[in-house]
Amino acid sequence: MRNKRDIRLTSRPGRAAVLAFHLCLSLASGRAVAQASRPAEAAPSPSASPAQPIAPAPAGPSAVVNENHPIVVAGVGLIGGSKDRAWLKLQSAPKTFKGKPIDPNYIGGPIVVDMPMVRGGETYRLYTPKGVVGSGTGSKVAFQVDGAGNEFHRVKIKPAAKGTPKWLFAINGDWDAIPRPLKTTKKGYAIDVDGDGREETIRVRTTQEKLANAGASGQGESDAEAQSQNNTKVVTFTLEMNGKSSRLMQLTVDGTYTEQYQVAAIDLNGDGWLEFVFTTGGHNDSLEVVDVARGKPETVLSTYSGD
Ligand SMILES: [Ca+2]
Ligand SMILES: [Ca+2]
Repeated sequence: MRNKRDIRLTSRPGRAAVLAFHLCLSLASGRAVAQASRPAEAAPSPSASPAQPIAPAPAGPSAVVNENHPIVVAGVGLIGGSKDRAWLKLQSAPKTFKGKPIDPNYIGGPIVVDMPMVRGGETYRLYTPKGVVGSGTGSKVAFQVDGAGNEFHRVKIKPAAKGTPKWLFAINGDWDAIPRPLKTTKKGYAIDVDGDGREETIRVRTTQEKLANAGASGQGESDAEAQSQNNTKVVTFTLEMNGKSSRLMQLTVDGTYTEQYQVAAIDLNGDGWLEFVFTTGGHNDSLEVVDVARGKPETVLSTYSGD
């Protein structure tokens, strides 16, 4: 069984080129491994003020909103959704092909599937990390499973975003998903997570991983593995909020199997709290959405593709 945290598994080509996608917004997803969902009622911590009213973002009066608010990420694809602010896992989303449920052992595709989370025709707002950059209409889901068991849920959105944004989120919802920017600071990042007017700090700490066999030429160990062990760094993200610190995420970056990572802060479920989205790219790709609205960081949606 694969462990999505184990990022030294494969020699598949990196996804950097996919992340740097261009005008055509063809979106595919890795296997969804949503780990937890939370109740429909968002529960801000008692010490925080309620989130500020959300400013409207342009989408137009004719916007088609699905109550399951699908979320599509460029280079990754459909990652899940939310209903009444509760997270909806892609993994557990039912889907059918020609009226019949998809065989759990299905390999192949792409096939256009029917699923409640994405019916086709939804209006998406398109965001870079700085804010909304446009809107478009999404297709149904083209579903594909490769030989390594990676599931892909492609959603095409037209018109595509202009330019070559490094990051793009497409959300079917009527809220402004990036009401406050993620700022880079000496410590790491700063952002007002809950909208109470006070910025929180995200401290970033990078350490060289100490491995027992680092630098040694282990038996049966490939050159790439030995090299990656020597270059491996562990990056830890800690949220400082309301006088307490909590670990948001820890990423292992070895420069070979995981070449780079990205961090974004975006309100994917419309509750006024910003989630943190961490992605890694390289031979394997992963994405994790961390929600802090319940007082402690919780990974609510995630995807992985590799082999
Ligand atoms: Ca705050
Ligand atoms: Ca949120």
